[in-house]
Amino acid sequence: MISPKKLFILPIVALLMIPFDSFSQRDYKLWLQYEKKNNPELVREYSSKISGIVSLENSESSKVALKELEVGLNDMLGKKIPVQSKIEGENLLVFGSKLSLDAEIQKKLSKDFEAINKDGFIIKTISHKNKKHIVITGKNDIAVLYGVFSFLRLVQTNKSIDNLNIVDSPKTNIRILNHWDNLDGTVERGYAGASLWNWQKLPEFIDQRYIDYARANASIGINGTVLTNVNANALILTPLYLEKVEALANVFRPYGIKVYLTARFSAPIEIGGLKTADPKDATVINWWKEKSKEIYKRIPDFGGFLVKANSEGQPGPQNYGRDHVDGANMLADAVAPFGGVVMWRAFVYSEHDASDRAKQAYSEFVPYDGRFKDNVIVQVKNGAIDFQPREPFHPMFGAMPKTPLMMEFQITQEYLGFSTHLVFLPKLFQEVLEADTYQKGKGSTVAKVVDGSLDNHKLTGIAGVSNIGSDINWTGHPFAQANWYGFGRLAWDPYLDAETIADEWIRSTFSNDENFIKPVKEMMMDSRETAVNYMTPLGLHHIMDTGHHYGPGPWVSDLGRPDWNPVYYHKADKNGIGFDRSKTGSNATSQYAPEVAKMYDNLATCPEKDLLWFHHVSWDYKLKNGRTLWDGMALKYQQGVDQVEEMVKTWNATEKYVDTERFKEVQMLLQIQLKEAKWWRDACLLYFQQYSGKQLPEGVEKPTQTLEHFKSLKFPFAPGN
Ligand code: BDP
Repeated sequence: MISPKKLFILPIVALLMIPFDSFSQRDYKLWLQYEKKNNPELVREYSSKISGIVSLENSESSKVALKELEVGLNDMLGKKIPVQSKIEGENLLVFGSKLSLDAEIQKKLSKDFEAINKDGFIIKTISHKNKKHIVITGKNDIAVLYGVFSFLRLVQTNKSIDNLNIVDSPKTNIRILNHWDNLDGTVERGYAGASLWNWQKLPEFIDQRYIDYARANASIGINGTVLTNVNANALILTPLYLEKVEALANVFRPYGIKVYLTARFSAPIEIGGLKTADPKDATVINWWKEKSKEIYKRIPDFGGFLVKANSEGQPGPQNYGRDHVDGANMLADAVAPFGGVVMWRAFVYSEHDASDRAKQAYSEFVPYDGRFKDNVIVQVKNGAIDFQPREPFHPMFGAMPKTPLMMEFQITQEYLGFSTHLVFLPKLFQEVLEADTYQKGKGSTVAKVVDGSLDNHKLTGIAGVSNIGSDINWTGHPFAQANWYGFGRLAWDPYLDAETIADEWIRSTFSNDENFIKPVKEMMMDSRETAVNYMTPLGLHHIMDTGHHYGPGPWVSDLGRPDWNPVYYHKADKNGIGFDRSKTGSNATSQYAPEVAKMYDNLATCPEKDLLWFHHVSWDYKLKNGRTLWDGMALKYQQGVDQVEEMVKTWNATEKYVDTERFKEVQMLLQIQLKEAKWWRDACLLYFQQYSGKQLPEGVEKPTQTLEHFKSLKFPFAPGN
């Protein structure tokens, strides 16, 4: 028999036997791991260039920057680097905003200061009084903070810090997360737990996570956050909540993050006691002015409003016979005196319009071009339907030269496997940003529309629908962190390459070991195409199941509105499959510039990846590889599954480079992804086979379940719904 004393000791011994890192929750630290360098030469090299840290300022933001440098460098180099407030000695790392620098250094950097904008930074090795130092500076302390994070990234990713000469500015001014967080703590389309915002405990209780959230965002240059869902609740604009919003704004301020809110158009009625929310009504106009004044009194740097109006049942100006311009401009006037902006969403599709849903936002908004106030920016989703695994770029980009348009990407994977599937989204984002609108001839890319360079707009921005929640690892899937990271990096510089982003992220999140980086980077880079293959190959779209949008549902045909049903989008019948949006069909192609329209219209030039988006073709249609459409499609589904098998193998071979916890998490998630990739393949092929009437080609695995089985699957309480 074991003595009671032993019974007490045993669990403690057992606990000690578990390797330390199973408790370490490394994934909470995101890409800011600051892993100790195990290469002594490298440590010597870095240490020789950083003999001390000089902090020239004492603002809240510079305290944040100093702490970051201390934690980062001390952890990575494994020793304490002294901190001082004056440039005394040599090989110092000096940071501070322009005005804190001594005149001689300012003069040395004058050209660089001319080259940067408000948020841009300079990291430069200079010689001062015959001594070498590294200076990190910018026009204000937030820009310096960006520089500090960028410098730390160099060390994190084992880059040289010799003779540095980095001059970098963000290309957009609003780099913002859209939280679809509800006041009850749920997150619409959120798959990483509950909302971060604990409204009940705010304003008194400041969760450490708010600070860590701000820090993570600042580290990638994100400078704004919309705290609330676009399907808005007017209560957020009442004093009860504004006090809480103010507390969050105070936490975020030193990190350069402005707070924005969603404005429910009917708020004047719901919380203001007015009879109408008509944007032309004087009492309504006044109500919003007073409300804005009240907000800015609490939060002087409040960013402004994001509005979803007259879309999917949300109230808006059209309820009063007014239009989007009337609504947006009325709100814009209310926030203009305080420097606020209105981000007005273009995600609209009317239930009274039976034509192609993909055409509706363009049809409605393009005639408004040039009519919005200066502080309005129209927020457009990357594609014309709704964040599908693949969509051609939204035709509004390139069609409203007189209106600033901001990009809306979805970081949360509503249509891309929730937080269960590994899909590296910067590939998708890059594909859209690189697309050529031909607005002003070849080279008029979406990126140039978004960064304002094509039409000379000063107000610019990129929004990402957040994938962040209360899960310990923030995003549910360890690799979904890369999508948050990559979004921020692309919002800063829409011309960055997804592969560069993947490389940076892997190094700062996991390891600098090439044996790990190479296969994992490849896996990430292929992962988006993989998901497209097993979900919606060849331009298929919107064939997911209803409501929760989880898994396949190409058979769904009984929803209230035609354009909510997958059958509306794939139009499969005995003759073939696909939505004819060419000039012989809905003519959605005509919304693009002639060069682009021509390319999409013509079967010979339409990229096969977009084929069924633009064309209805027969099951026997010959693909470029000589296969029939049916065979090619079946093989694409199979390829998607095979690619996930490869991902499983790749990951299994990384065990020795990764902490146990993250290794196991990803391993389990990949198994689910594999199971679900097969589910997508089998369900879709069995369903479409009813129309094609053809056998599966050789190489495609036979489904192990019937179509009836797949149709019968139900997912009560799916997250995010
Ligand atoms: C759809 C989502 C829905 C959002 C809507 C939007 O399913 O939850 O409210 O987009 O963007 O994709 O407004």
